[in-house]
Amino acid sequence: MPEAMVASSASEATRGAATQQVDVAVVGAGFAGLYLLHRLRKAGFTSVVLEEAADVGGTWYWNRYPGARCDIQTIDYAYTFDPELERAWQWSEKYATQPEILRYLGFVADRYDLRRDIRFRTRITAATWDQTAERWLLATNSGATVSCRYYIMATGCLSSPKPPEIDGVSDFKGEVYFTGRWPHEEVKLAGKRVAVIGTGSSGIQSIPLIAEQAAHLTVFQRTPNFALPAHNGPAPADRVALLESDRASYREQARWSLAGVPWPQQTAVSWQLSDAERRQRLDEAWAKGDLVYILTQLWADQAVDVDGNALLADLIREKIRETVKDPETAAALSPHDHPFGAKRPCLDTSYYATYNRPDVTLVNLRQEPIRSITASGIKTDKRTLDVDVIVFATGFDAMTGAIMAVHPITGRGGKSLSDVWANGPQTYLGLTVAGFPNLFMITGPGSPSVLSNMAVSIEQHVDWVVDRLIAMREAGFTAIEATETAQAGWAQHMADCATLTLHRLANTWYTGANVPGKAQGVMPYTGGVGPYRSICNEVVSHDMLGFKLTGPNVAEQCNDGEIVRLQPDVRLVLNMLADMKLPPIESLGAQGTRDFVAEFNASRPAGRPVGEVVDGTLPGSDGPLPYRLYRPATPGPHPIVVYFHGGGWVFGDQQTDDPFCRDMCRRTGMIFVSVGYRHAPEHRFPTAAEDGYAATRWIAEHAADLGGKLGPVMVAGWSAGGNIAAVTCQLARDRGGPQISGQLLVCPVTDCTFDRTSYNDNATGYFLTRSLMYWFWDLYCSPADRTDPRVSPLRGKLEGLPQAFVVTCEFDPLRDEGVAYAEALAAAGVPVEQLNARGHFHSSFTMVDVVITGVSGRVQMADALRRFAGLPPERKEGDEGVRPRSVRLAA
Ligand code: NA7
Repeated sequence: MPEAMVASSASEATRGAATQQVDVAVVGAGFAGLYLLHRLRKAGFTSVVLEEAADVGGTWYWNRYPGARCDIQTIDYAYTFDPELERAWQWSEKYATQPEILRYLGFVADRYDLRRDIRFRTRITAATWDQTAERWLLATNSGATVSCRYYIMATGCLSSPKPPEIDGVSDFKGEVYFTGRWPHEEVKLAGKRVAVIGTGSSGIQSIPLIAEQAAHLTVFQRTPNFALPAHNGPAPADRVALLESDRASYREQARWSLAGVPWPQQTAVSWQLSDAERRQRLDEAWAKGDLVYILTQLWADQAVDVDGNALLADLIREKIRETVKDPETAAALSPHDHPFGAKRPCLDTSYYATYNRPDVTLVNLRQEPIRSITASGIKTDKRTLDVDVIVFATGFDAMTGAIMAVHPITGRGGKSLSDVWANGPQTYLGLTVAGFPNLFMITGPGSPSVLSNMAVSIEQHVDWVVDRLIAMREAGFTAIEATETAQAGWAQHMADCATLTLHRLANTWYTGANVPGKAQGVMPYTGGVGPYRSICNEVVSHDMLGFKLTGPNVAEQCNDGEIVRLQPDVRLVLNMLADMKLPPIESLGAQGTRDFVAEFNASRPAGRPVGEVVDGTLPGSDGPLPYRLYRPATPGPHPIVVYFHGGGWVFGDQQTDDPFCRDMCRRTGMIFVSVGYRHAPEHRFPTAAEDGYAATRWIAEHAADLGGKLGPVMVAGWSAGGNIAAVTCQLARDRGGPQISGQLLVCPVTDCTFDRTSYNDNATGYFLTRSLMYWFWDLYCSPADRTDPRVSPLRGKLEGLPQAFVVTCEFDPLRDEGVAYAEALAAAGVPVEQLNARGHFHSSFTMVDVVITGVSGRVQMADALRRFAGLPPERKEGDEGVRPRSVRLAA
């Protein structure tokens, strides 16, 4: 970057001047700040950008260390707001170097004449909201002050380097460099003994190049990281062709994708693939050198399931062993403490091979932690290593550092942002904070930001914010503030999203774990770029849901509420179903419904492997019934659960709930026998109930033949199957057996009235509709029979029934009759626990590996079944995020 381009004259001219009055002040002249300024100007807002550095570039201005590159491909990591700009700039490589990205940002600043409104070398020292004037007052290091209506932090997520937290740094007599603040002048390392501390992206990118220059390089590694070869070179022809074939569509797909790069959602799950297939997929990804590809495209469960992830991590560790010749060094470089992708993986050029050089040594800080830095080098628990240069590649106070720690921000009523965020960042949409009117953050904590292609996320945020400012101006509003309700709702949604991915299982800068004393929690939004965009759009289309808007001459507007109350994956499923524009199921007729369900189920992820699956027939109440038995892989005999599938007494069979039965078989270590009871309208009430009872009796009597434990069985069922399970318990009590030790009722039908609140609140929009339930009832049971306890178990005698676990879902028409049944059981002295699953819908728990957030509910169901069988709970890795939510109901 030529120094002539550094520092505009405007910045000097305004020093010491009176308070500058602008509509909008922006902090930061990186990717976000530049685009903001461009859009604000075009929209007619007077604006100023305040930038601490001497030129534009943001993170790319500061991070000049050897090897610094972007690890999103250049065809994706660029502005897309102006097709002319896209044509005017040619990237030279697949992954751009820091100098090239800086040149690009300088080019953009020149093209749109942005520098004249940027004050360089200007650091904000305080920002204070003036409620009376409805303006922010900014103090700066130069003494100049700025008054603005809107204050926008475009400060970047990784711009506040974290101190090294090692004693004695100032005692060191040699040279010290920080990768995040690398000098502009050439750093000469030739012939010197160099130490690099840190093996994140900055360390991994710089280590091979430093090794080439230094007389000896010693790398101090605390946590090994996964690194994948970048295979840098020309942009890949297939991706370029895809972009050029339809640029607008490519960009649009990126905007609605999960990570901001247009790759499809992977559908094959790890357990469907053979070892050889998985290996081949990894080899292909390894050869591609594409971070987003390897993070998303190998198999569908790689980022959400511990076992699916472990298969991939094992293969990558194999690659490390293949490259690094010394087995001890290879072992030290192999990560074992976090799932692949949960900590930011890196792209490298010759990183692992660098450790084969005779002049490179790895010090494993897990075995010999650093005690201190001395005058001559670095002292560990085991030795002192003398060096001439220390490079700290120790990372950043990510996401909140630049917003919170850099200057005090004082909002409405004198509230300090540091206090408000003392226990972790609280935001609405990662864009705003309650109590801080007219303050916006670009890619703030609570937005996809660092888990996405930043270029896409920045443009989305900038567009959203500037469009809102324009709309406010048109409507006469002068202040906007998120409500506490909306912000709390977003925190809940963030927490729900965080259970989806494996980020919660790693201590990383995503979670604040790299900074001692920092509040812990997954800071970026893990729900994906496309879903996030649709949520932001919905906020607008719902009259700025969750925002209070005020202005001097207009009535206050506040549509308060939470933007997402569904679990994130439930929302995706329901949106997908809505997009399919299906006719009402009941209009398909019984056979049409059965065909539709068979087709729908054919496209779902395959159920997980269990020890054995056996199909057979058993005698029902009136002829043979098919069954499917799922046996655990562990040695038997196992306790037996008799299972009844859902389907409104009309459709489904012993295989319909295959993924659920497999999952529960694995979690409980029990045999599940799924019964193919007969259906309406061919077989109306009480056929299903009588079949259920007869099947349970036969299974209990033949437990030994089935490989099960002798003694009581358990029953379980979902929806209409839950109804059959509940009825079976009543019949077994009244007809002298079989003995049943517990009942698991998942969203059961328990009663024939349709006037409970949940029937109204959730009448439509959540797949199981009120009119579909009417249809099911009509096909199965004539009105005269409906109060019979064999179809409305809530109306039966409940004393003396087996202990129960009743699951209800918030967005289910059947919710309240499930709750009523649990309460009635408790009142009748039956031990009962009830789980009301927040944000879930009727099908949440049986859509295994689709509704990932259903895991916690299934863990609790499995615990309940094990309790019924007198067994302790079982936990597997990955269940840590699961919070017990069921409640024991008192009689
Ligand atoms: P990172 O990824 O936070 O890496 C920092 C590295 O420094 C990491 O290996 C840390 O180990 C290590 N570290 C930090 N503090 C210490 C101390 N006190 N002692 C020893 N080792 C330490 O930062 P980067 O700059 O590499 O990359 C940041 C992001 O920029 C990157 O993810 C890309 O998105 C671009 P730890 O893992 O904490 O044990």
